[in-house]
Amino acid sequence: MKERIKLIKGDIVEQEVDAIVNAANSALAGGGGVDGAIHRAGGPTIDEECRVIREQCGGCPTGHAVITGGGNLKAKYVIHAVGPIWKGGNFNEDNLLASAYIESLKLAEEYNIKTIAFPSISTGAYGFPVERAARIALRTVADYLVNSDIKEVRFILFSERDYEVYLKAYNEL
Ligand code: AR6
Repeated sequence: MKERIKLIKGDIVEQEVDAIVNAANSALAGGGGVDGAIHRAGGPTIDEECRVIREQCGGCPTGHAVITGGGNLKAKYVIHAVGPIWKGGNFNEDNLLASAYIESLKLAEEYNIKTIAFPSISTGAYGFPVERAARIALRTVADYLVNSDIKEVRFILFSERDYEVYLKAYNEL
């Protein structure tokens, strides 16, 4: 289902889609990278909703996702997905990364989200090698879309290099 996947070089906060995905941490505590950018652009309601989820559920385990409104963003929702911290590759990182994408897509379906934009989860502060992450992300999403009515999944790559890495993985799908 490659045809429904689009690769874009840019800033995820500017995307006009039903939902954007945040690369969050288990504490839903905010942070740098794409998380910081989304909270800055979306305003305080996103943090407030994260705080409620934290109090009710204690956060979000690695490989899972939770959803909030989009605040001031163009997107109606933000899905906060928690990818794994890279520890060398023998700590179930591949499966946990795939799970972060799958759980995000499941939540999207629950909320009738038809268009969704992902960042490159785990490949910044969490240190997951980008070539390996790109293959897992694209394969996982392409497989998922076979049985889904989600119309479009965008991958928003923040650097030219990441864009090229994802493009290569896309062409090899
Ligand atoms: N739009 C799209 N991609 C972005 C943007 C943006 N505005 N800003 C950064 N990226 P990271 P992680 C890229 O570190 O590795 C946070 O502190 C970035 O270049 O944001 O999953 C959280 O709170 C990289 O390619 O997420 C967690 O504690 C990709 O987004 C932790 O970092 C992911 O980098 C999560 O680490």
